[in-house]
Amino acid sequence: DKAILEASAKHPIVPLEKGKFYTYGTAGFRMKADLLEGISYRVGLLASLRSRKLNGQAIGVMITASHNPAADNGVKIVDPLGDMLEQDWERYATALVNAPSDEQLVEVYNRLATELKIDLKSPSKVIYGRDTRPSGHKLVTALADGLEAAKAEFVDYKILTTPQLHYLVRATNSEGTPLSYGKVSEAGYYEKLAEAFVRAMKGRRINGTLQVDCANGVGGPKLSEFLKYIPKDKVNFDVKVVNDDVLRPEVLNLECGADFVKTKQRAPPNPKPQPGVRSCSLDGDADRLIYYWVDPETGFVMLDGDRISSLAASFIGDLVESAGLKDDLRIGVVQTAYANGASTNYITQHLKLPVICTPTGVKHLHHVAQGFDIGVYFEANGHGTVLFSPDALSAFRKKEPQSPAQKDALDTLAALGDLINQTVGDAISDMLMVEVILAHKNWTLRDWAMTYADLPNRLVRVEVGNKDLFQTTDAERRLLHPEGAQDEIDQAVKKYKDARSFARASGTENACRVYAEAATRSEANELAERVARIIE
Ligand code: 16G
Ligand code: ZN
Repeated sequence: DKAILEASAKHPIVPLEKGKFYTYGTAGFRMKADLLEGISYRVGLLASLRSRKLNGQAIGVMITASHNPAADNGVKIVDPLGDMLEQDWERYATALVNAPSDEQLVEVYNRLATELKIDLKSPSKVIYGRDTRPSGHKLVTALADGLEAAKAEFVDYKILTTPQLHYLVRATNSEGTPLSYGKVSEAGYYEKLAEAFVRAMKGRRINGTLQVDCANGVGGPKLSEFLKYIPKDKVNFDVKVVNDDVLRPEVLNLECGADFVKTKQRAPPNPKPQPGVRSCSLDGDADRLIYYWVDPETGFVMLDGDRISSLAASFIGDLVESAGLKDDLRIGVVQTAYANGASTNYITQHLKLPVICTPTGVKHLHHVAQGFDIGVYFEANGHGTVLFSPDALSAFRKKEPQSPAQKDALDTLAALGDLINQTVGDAISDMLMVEVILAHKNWTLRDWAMTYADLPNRLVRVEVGNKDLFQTTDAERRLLHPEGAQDEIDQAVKKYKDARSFARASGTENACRVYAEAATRSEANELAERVARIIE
C-alpha cells in the first residue's frame, strides 16, 4: 500500500468539475494529454489486477489517441487474446481512476482485489506500447510506476502501432502452445505477415504502385520496416510511403490520414493528388484503412470500410465455396448503422450473406463476429478485420482436397487466416489482404468500385447541451429519448427517396452525430440538416 500511495503522489489526477467523472469510453480514456498522467498510473494498477485475475496472463496497455489531434492522447487496455478489455472491467477502471485522493485510490484498489478475489501476491504481467505522440513518454513513465507499485512484471515495447501491441499480447499468451500466434517480437509480427502475404499471393502480380498515406503517425516507420521483410523475388509490391513525418508532432493526422479522407471525402492535399494513382490512407495508430483514387473523369472515388468488408466477404465466400466448405462454415458480416445502405443490400442480396448491425465501437462488432465461423466486420471508417473460428482454421488445413482447384482455395484460405490480424483491425494487415484480393481477381480500384454504387450520404456533428439525453435502441438506429424526436426523424425521412437517417451521442466527444443517406447528394444533405435541427 505504501508503494502505491507514494507513487500516486507523483502522478496526481487532475480534478474535474463537480459532478463530472472520467470514463472508460469506446476507446479507453482519451482526452488532452496533460490530463492523462494520473490516469495512466492508475491504469497500470488496474492492468496488474486484471492480469492477476486471469492467472498471470499478459495484459496489454496501449497509449494512443489514434486519429485525434497531436495534443490528445489515450490509454486503453488489451485482454489476453488481444481483444478489447472485457466490458465489466470498464467500471473498475472508472472506479480506480476517479478515486478522489491517493488514500482513496488505495482503498478502491484493495476493495477491488477483495471483491474480485484477487491474490495480490500472485504473478502479474503487463506489456505496453505507445504511438509517436511526444506526450507518450510521460504517460509510459507513469504507467510503469503504477506497474512497479503493484509489483507486476512488465515489458516496454516502446513505439508500436495499436494492432502490433494487440498481436504481441496474443503472441505472449500463446507462446509455446499449439495455438501459438507467432513470435513474441515486433520482427515476429513482420515475419508472420510477410510469409502469409507471399503464400496468399501465389505468384500473382500486383497492378501498379500503391501510394500509402500514413497520417504522419506510427504507421509510416512501421510500414517501411515491414516492406523490408517482403522477398522481392516472390512478390512485386511497389509501395510509395507518404506522410510519414513523425519528427514534427504537430503534423500528426493534420490534413491527412484515414479519418481525414473518410470525413472530408477527399484526398489529402499533400502530396498533391495525381489522377489515377492507387492510394490508401492509414490513421494515426494504423488500425484504420481507406482506399481511394482520383479519377480523371469523375474525380475522387473512395473505397471505405464498407467496401473492404464487401470485397473480403465476396472473395472469402467464393473461396469457401470452391473449397467445398460451404455447408460446414457459417460466414457473416457485421456492420454499424453508419454502413452505407448500398453495401448492406449488396452483401445480403448479391452475396447472400447475413448482416448483423451492432452499436458503434470495435468491441461490439468483434464480439458479434466471433459468433460466425468466418466473421467479417468493418466500420465504415475503415476499422475492421475478418475473424476465423478454430473450426474454420482447422478445416482449411485438414480437409482433403478433391481437385487442384479445391487445394488452391484451401491454401489461400489458410494463408488469409495468418495474414489477417485476428485480434483487432489492422491497417497494414488489411491493406495486404486487399492487395491479395485485387491481385487474385485481377481488379483495378475502379473494378472494385463498380460492384455497387454508394448512396450519397452526409455526416454532421451537432453541439447539444447534454449529449447523455440521447438514448438509442436497435443498434443506435432509433432514438428512445428525448421523447418524440424519433417520430420527427421518421417524418423527415419519409420525404426523401431511398432515405435513412439516425442520430446518436458520440462516445468520444461531447456532441451528437447525425447520419443521413438518400438517393441524391442534395437530398442526403437536406435530410441531414433537417435531422440536425430536430435534435439541436
Ligand atoms: C472509437 C472507436 C471507433 C468508433 C469511434 C466512434 C475503437 C477502437 N474505436 O474511435 O471504432 O468508430 O470511436 O466515435 O473502438 P464516436 O462515438 O465519437 O462517433
Ligand atoms: Zn486508430
